[in-house]
Amino acid sequence: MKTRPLDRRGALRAGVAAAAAAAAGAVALRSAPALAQSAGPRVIKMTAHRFAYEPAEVPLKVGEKVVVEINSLDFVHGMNIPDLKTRLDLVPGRITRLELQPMQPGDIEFVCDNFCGDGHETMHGKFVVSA
Ligand SMILES: [Cu+2]
Repeated sequence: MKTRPLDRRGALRAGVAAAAAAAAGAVALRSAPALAQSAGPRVIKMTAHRFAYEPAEVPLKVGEKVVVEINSLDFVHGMNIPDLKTRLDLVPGRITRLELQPMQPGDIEFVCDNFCGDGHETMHGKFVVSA
């Protein structure tokens, strides 16, 4: 049986999901390169600025593959996602991409982990995964 590129990516995702499963439920995760325009994952645009992510709550569906495109407006904010054991630097002027495919319902919280000022502690949000 021939292995198509999609199959290989699926296998990679399954491996990463297994590694993350202990923490918060199985969630597939990897950095996303440029993606084809058609038939690709749903794209969710997010903005980061002092001291919030917008939207701060992002609804997701179990099994749905999405790419979160994050644009920072004013600072190299961080996006730390403890449940996924990953973090990103959100560099202004650049779109930072995060591909997700949650496999269990529940909340996946994220926080800014680059100190960005007096409201830094309030800068957080979550992906809300529903079945
Ligand atoms: Cu911040």
